[in-house]
Amino acid sequence: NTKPTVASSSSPSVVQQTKGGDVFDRLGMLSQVSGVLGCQWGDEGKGKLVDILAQHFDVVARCQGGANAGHTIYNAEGKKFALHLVPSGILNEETLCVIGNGVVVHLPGLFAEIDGLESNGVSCKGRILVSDRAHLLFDFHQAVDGLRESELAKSFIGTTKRGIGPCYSAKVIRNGIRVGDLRHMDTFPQKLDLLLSDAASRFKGFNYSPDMLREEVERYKRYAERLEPYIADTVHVVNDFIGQKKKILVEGGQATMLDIDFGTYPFVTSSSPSAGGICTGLGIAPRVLGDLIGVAYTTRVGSGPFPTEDFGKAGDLLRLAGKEFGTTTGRPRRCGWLDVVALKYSCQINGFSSLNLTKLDVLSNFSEIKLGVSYKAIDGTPIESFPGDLRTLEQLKVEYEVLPGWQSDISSIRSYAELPREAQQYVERIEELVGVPIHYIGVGPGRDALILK
Ligand code: 2SA
Ligand code: GDP
Ligand code: MG
Repeated sequence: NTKPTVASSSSPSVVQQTKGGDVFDRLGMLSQVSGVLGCQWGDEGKGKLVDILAQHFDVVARCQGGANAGHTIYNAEGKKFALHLVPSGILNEETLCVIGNGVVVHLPGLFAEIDGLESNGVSCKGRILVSDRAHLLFDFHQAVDGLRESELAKSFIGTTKRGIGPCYSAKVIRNGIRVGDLRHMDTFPQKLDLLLSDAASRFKGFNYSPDMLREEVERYKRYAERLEPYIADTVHVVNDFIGQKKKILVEGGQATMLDIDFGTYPFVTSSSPSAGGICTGLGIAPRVLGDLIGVAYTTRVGSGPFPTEDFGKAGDLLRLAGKEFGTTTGRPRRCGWLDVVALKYSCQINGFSSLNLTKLDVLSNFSEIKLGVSYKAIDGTPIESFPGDLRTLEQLKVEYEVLPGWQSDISSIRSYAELPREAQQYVERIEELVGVPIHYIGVGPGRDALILK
């Protein structure tokens, strides 16, 4: 049993090595408990920022979602990793990774991810803790996710089919199976039988037999053994670390506009990717939360309203330049302009201390860049705040500001002063409209492609 201990966060930084000690100090000044959350519809580039910041934190923790998340990050040698359940701190060997109680855990997926990391030279041994309170997501949840989507026909949500909705449904209706239940394999078959029978009675297309149950139970006996060294009371562990003044970074999955409460319901995920999810998904008190960084860039994958979506040439260009294909499913992402109305709403809900504007380099080829700054209802009346009503959202008209582009390659620029004036104007106009400082600017997918402002 190799229960992890936490090393202190004094490892040399890639950022420091490439850009000087000043940068290292600034990133190191973030609060003891900080978070990185998505501002819009996901895939803003949260993983990249978490990977960079991990060097300044002792622990990186996931608090919600599951393997629907896809975080693409690159190590110091430029090798690409796509993470789904394992927190994006894993490439920094000093960092302990925590999968909190709010996460839904698909064990075959988690072990495949760990095996993939290990075979690429990333040691996971003793570096990952999984909450005993986290819910187990089974293969059958994924099958049910697919069946539900088929049933919805044209009004399908466009889920990742990773079983997220069905697993959280079981949690909320209170017949879910948790990681800690793997320690009581005597009652496990009965609990699983209940869930599988339930799915079989609900969906005609769901085949269930006693053999299936037997096989699944045998499989989970093996998983239970393999998972044992990873299982922990993470509520206790994380709060203990807080008491010891260790630094904790929370990594959000999905984003605020996909939040079960605040997103474009029902075209949302089934968890709380906004600030509240940090407390419920890790068992930490709101008053310990410090800096929360919102990551901003607007794309969407799956169905649902996307007011600033561009269906023309610009949308295609944004997809091409940004290589916008889902990290989990490979689906092409819908592309458009930064939605400032949604961004303001997201800042209001999360209370971000600063923003990370990503993919500024993707805008380099445009002679004009649009910002969606306000909404009007179909009858022309101004809409004051982000609407909760789906029909209003589907019918509204966006009003844009058009800013001049810079039309030059900015991907190797590393200081704000060296950005073209038009790029600075774009950044500063967003700050002005949103009222939250932009402290981080992404100019490429690589670890060092970050400008601090
Ligand atoms: P689900 O699977 O039940 O959570 O789907 C519900 C909605 O939430 C959206 N969703 C996402 N949107 C963007 N990125 C996500 N992760 C992957 C990535 C997506 C992929 O990082 O690229 O690979 O397709 C993610 N996860 C969930 C989803 O599209 C539905 O709209
Ligand atoms: P996440 O889910 O928010 O972590 O984002 P994903 O990793 O799913 O998707 C973001 C994509 O954009 C990934 O392919 C990243 O490598 C890439 N990316 C992140 N930041 C930047 C940036 O500043 N510029 C460019 N061009 N790509 C970026
Ligand atoms: Mg993603």
